[in-house]
Amino acid sequence: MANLKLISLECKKTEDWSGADEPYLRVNGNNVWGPISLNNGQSATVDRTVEFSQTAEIALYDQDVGSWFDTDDHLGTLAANTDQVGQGEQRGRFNKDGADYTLTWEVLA
Ligand SMILES: [Ca+2]
Ligand SMILES: [Ca+2]
Repeated sequence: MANLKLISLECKKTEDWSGADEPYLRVNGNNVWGPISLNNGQSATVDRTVEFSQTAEIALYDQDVGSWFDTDDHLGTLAANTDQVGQGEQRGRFNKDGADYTLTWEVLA
């Protein structure tokens, strides 16, 4: 087992055409943070720690209306794993659907 510490999420470019996105993070299928409101050039402190074994799949979504004609957008998936214990802060990008987000995390024992 290891602990995934989600540190911050930076939004360079939103997915929504007008105004802010409502990003939220899921780890191995569970909602762990958000949705909050983020616009171009803004970043947010996440500060969530999630326990996992082997691999943690971190997915970013933008919440939309949520009905069949406007479901939430999947903006990408990153993987953290137990090999990252002691490696310091890691960074990854979510850039599906024209969005551009950077996540910073750290894996702790
Ligand atoms: Ca959207
Ligand atoms: Ca949205």
